[in-house]
Amino acid sequence: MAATEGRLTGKPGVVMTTLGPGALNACNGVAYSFLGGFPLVFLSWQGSKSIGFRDNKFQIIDIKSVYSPIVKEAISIDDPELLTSYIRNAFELSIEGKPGPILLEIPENISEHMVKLNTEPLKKNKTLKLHPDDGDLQTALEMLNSSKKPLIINGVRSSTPHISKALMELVAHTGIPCISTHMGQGSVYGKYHLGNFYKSDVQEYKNVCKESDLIITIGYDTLEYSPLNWNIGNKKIIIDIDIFYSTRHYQFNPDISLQGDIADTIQYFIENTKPKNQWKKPSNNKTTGVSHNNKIHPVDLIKELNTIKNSRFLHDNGLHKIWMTKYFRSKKVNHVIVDNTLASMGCGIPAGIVSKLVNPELDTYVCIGDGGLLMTLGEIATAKESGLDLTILIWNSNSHGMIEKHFNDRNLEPFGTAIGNYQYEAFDQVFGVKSFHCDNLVDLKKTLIEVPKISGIKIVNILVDYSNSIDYLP
Ligand SMILES: Cc1ncc(C[n+]2csc(CCOP(=O)(O)OP(=O)(O)O)c2C)c(N)n1
Ligand SMILES: [Mg+2]
Repeated sequence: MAATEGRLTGKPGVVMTTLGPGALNACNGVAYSFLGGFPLVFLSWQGSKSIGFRDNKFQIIDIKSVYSPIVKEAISIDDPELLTSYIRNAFELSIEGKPGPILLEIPENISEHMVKLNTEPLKKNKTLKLHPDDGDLQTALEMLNSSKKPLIINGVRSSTPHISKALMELVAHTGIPCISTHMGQGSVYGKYHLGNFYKSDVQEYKNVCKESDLIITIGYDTLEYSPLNWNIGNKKIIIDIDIFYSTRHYQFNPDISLQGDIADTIQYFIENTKPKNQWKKPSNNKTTGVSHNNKIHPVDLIKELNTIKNSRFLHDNGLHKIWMTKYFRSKKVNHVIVDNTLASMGCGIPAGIVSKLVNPELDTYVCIGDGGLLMTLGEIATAKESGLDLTILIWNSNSHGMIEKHFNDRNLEPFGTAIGNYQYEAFDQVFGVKSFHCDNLVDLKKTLIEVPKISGIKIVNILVDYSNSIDYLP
């Protein structure tokens, strides 16, 4: 929840936990913030320092050591008088450079101290607007002007309304085509957008990538989508536009790194480039799926979701995320939120709750598989207690669909992937929410019209048919 708050707002989300098991429970959310680069401050309780870790006391584990590999800094507060400075610095550090989580462990003996109240809050650092070097901008412009087939790849850090606006102007002005990563989807859309890299090795865009002689990466992180999958074919010049120095890889070694305000840098190219010939957009006409066994095909489901106005979709992890990234046509930034960094199951409902808190004006839909739902049932109670309006769409495949696909892709008999037929409609009685069941398109359409009119938590059990492989569809 806190990582998604950081992602959506750019300001640190805050997690507070008890010691031991409570602190350990925050692992996946903290790791998501770390890999994704979303600001977060994590305050965890700890036993009194005087107890000593090696004594093996009740609920005492070495939280700092557990978290050190997945936070930017892990700090144990050792002086109660410095509490305010630690907190101020944690917030600053979490947004500095690549944003991420800061752990502040607060031992009992420190929190018991009465501290003198400092009436003056510590001052917030003024965020400076960075600007790339003028010479580098000029060189990058010359490279772009002499390229024949440029291509843009936009990633997670292009997902703000401001950057999206600049990007849309850039592609419209220059005609340079663009492909988005999972987490950059929605920042560019329309005629110049070829689509999203929806899985680790996407065939559709291979030729476009092979033929391009120059790639502009915008707010891109190598962990979102490996450069091994797009830096292929022709030798390419790479211009990287980002807010900070981005992670290098032997296949991602930019010729020019333009570090600074991303929207301003894009603006420079808009003002100084001439339109280029637009490339032919690969066709992606197939919009109707084939449904079997009284179930709904993912393509048909997505087609319906694409008609819902004023909406946001937050995905848990599973095959549903891949279908959505391939077929959904986002029409605005952050229209679809997926995590393709840690990609942990269980993130969907918490992300939906915080999204509704941050943007109450949007009709908010959580998309979750039956596997993900069973892993995080308790989150339904949290959603209910939040008092928010939220719709949970269960993509019910009676399977861990993603894992089943891995078996099938390797011609292996799936093992341990089946999930039973559970009566999710009974959530009505258990959680006091409103449930729906859809196994055909007519009911689905009716339900999707109905749910926005009902307040509170709505759960729609949608029987999906994954038997058509995503790869066989154009
Ligand atoms: C916490 C966690 N455990 C395991 C995985 C590996 N994993 C990725 S997708 C998946 C199956 C998801 O099943 P479901 O939620 O039903 O979605 P579907 O793939 O069927 O759409 C699993 C086990 C993971 N990403 N996160
Ligand atoms: Mg499933």
